[in-house]
Amino acid sequence: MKTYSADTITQSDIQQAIYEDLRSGAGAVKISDLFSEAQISQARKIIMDHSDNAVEKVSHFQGKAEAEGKLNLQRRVWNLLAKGDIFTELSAEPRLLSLLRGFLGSEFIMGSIAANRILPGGPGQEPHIDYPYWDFHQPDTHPLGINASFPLNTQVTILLDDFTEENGATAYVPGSQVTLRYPDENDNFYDICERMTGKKGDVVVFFGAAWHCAMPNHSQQDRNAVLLQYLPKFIKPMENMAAALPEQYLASVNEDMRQLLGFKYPYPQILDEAGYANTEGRN
Ligand SMILES: O=C(O)CCC(=O)C(=O)O
Repeated sequence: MKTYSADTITQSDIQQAIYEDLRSGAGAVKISDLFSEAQISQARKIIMDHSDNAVEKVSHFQGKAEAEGKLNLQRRVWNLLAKGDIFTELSAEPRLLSLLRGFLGSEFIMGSIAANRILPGGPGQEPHIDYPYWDFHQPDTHPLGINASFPLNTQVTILLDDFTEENGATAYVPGSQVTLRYPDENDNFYDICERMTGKKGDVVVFFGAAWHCAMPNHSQQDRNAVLLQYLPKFIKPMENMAAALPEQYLASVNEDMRQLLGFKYPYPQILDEAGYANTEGRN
């Protein structure tokens, strides 16, 4: 995985990341030192405070943890925008947005912002691909010929702890994003995968069609990350972002965040009530 330094990243690096690294290269890039120590510790503290309690509800991310009876060692904190202004700051970082605009189109949106906390002993996940591809267990529910020639997703992982092989740094298979399918046992995922290691404050951007998963935490410390999902404007987001946020928050957001929350994309509409009767719905 290529690493660009946040301090020196240029427009030409961003072009290289968009047109080569993410699309046809490894499928992932790291931007080192994108966030400061202060930003990271603020975000981490909020996540730790919100995940003190045991897991009550199983989500589909936790199949392996559930199967191994270790559900409580992997905890999610959802809807982070409502849990502290720091998450608005992190998710709308200008260099990040610039890269995402090039990859997903200038009016892309955010589909989810959550934290994944893996406690010592947490077992990690099954290798998978991300929303909206993740029900690819049923390929026939998707359009004929769907492929990964253009991206319907970009994942961003913000490292809130140093990510090491020992503590469960995300595993992924470089180049697998071009083959739109789940890995199976013949792919020997664990033999060929590489790890998204890095320092807290680093960010990994990857195409969610790449095979990947959280790995077991064999260390004595928690491994925390913010997981962001960004999508082209026309994809139905995974989380109902705006509905989960207070009115006061929605009234105060800037233009970038309005875009990320989908307010700039006008569909779906009830067109016969929107005055389009003479233009057949075109505006
Ligand atoms: O936390 C990680 O390392 C990866 C999480 C992930 O891939 C997911 O939850 O879909």
